[in-house]
Amino acid sequence: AKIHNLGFPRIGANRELKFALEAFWNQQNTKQELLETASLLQQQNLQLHQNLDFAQIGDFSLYDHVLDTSFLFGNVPERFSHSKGDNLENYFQVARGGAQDNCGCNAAAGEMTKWFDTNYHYIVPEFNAKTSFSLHPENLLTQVRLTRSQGFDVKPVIIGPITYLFLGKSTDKTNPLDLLDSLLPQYANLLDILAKNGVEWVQIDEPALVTELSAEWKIAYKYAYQYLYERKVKLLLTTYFGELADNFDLVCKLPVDGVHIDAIRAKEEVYPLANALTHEQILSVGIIDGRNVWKTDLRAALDFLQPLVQSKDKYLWIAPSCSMIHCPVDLGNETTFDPELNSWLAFAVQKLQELNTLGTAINFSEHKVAKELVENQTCITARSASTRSKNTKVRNAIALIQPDWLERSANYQERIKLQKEFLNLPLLPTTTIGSFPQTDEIRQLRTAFKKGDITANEYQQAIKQQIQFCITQQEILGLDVLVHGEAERNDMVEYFGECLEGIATSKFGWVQSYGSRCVKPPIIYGDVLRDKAITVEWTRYAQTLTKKPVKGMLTGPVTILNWSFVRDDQSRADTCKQIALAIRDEVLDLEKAGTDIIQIDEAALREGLPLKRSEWQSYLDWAIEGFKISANSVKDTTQIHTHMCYSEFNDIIQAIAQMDADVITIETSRSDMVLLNAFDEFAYPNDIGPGVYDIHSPNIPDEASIISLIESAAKRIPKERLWINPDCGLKTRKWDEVTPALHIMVAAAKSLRQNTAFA
Ligand code: THG
Ligand code: ZN
Repeated sequence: AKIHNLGFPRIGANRELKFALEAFWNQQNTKQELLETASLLQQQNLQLHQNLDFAQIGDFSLYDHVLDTSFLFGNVPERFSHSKGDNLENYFQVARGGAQDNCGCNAAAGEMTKWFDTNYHYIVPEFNAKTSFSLHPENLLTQVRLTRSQGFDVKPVIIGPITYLFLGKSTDKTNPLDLLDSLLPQYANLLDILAKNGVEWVQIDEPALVTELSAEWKIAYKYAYQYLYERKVKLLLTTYFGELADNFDLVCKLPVDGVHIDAIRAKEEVYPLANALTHEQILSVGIIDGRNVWKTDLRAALDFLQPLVQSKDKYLWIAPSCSMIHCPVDLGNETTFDPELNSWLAFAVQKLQELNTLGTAINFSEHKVAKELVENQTCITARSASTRSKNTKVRNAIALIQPDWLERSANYQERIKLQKEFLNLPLLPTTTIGSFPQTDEIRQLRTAFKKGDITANEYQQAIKQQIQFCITQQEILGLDVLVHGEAERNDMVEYFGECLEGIATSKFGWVQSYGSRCVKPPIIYGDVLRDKAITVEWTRYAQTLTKKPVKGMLTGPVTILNWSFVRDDQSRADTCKQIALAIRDEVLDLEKAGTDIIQIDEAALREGLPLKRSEWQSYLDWAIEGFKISANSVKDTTQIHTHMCYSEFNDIIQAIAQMDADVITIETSRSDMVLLNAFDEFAYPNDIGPGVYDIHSPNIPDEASIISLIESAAKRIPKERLWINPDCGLKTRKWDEVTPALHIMVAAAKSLRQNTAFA
């Protein structure tokens, strides 16, 4: 069997690419320096693939591999066509927004969206009636030549034509599939050129095959692969992230030389696929989890593969389930995991070693890797026997959850009346989403504390000063509901990961989120318990500084779950319930400490939707239940807020209503309140704070446009139920952007309250 990899993290074990990119953008280093860092990383990655049968190329990217594909096929949005600079500058402009043109306008960056159900974000290809394609394979060919010259068999990785069209959006009414006929010749061209450059196999990624495709898209698949049939290279049609399900027969009939299947998420389909393919078609089995951080059970993997080794013989290939860009780079860098937890884990570098071990065991003999197999088995057995991941306290608490915890005692109509009297809020109350700027000063404090340069006490005092500053600013601005500003948090998920039992946080476990931006997802390894209050002291302190209500700020269970690595020995639904209980404890402690408004953010609730619509409802059932467990045990006078990013609520608006939060704040400003249509058509019953300005841009909004947004919102939602707030947290902004923007926001609310025609 051949062993190969589908893709490797490009950010670098120490985020070298991130720092090189940002230094380049800030003009602190040259293009030359950036490219040198990039090629050094590619060289290092290449060395890690020495024992594999192929070195993949095309998985590396300076920003995003989907954007690379757009450039490969010459699909650059029209608004960038006049931008000066060479190809690289052009490329970064599409990724991050354009330089000023001669009328002083900036071309807006390409839109960003999530790559299937991962936490990676790509730049959305844009299509319209004028879209045409042209081939620019120079970068790819350079990689092919360079890698071949070092003695590797090269396997280029490209996104397949149907998935490419599937991922894009049409900026007019053009159906992306109408572009297939002009796109396919470019693919054919590319494949021929690769063949001429000595390439035998191309990995053609078609993850759209694990989604529910309409007839039109299925036909397009047949058409496209018929078109690409019998080029001079062999095609490995690569699927991942789920079962082929309804597309199974389609995949089996496509005239390709091999098929890769995700044996983690589509385990049940591996054998049927082996039977359905012809003997000479390669079956590539993705047996190592590319989306998670657990050590592979190599014994179980070998047992699973053995019959396939017999039946497929040299036509069997072995690989990770998907690209490893969703994994941190190297466990070897971690110093803070205890030895037991450490022995359960494998990051990308370790997963390549696992792949090598499997390859040797299959192609030579298990004896040759006896030591590795024994060591692996010892860890796997120890992990499943460990009491570490099971906590009786948690299990007992779960068993005691009562149905009435999920529902508020009074309905919204009654509650909101009590709350408004109790909190004494004006019409159109103003608030923020929770975070205030993370200044360099705050970051340096945290670093100093983590290094041990300052004591816990000094750190706490310094954070309290930050909170005091933040409260003072909000008082001056005249906001109605204040927040403490979250100076103590690095990240809304990582912070709770650090504070909860059963969750570990890494030191260097960075995973690319988009471009140069990374996150360090916590690792949920055991039953989750909150053994002491997390946010109560900070919130209580903030409340001592003001007579205005201070809103307590928490991250919801679904978001903590969706932005973490999850355990593989328990369902996500069960883990969600445990986190929900932990957050519930925090909510009730906040309430006891005198917090009358508590926000539970579910930024990632919508993101967690399964790839197949038929699985949405069961996800929503447990996700909404998790939120309700965490939120709904409070007194009627306690007001629950929630916040969601990423708009597009139409298809889940009913589920959102079931959460029964008193107030929801959402992102709407960029769409001029169009997104409120969902809340209007469904007659969403509770209070809503549609974001009135876009925090993702440094621009200061003007009062007239905020007023007109609020008036437009008031046409859809009764004004008594409207809140006024920015559209997301202010963490990434600077104070000199935040203060004027909020000042204008508050002025807009006040002016409408005094406007007799409105109020
Ligand atoms: N937290 C977590 N996951 C997320 C988001 C988040 N996933 C989706 C979305 N938000 C992704 N967006 C971002 C935005 C900014 C950054 C990362 C993801 C970011 N990261 C810093 C960086 O790369 O420099 C990390 C710096 C640090 O923590 O020290 O700016 O908000 N969990
Ligand atoms: Zn948000």
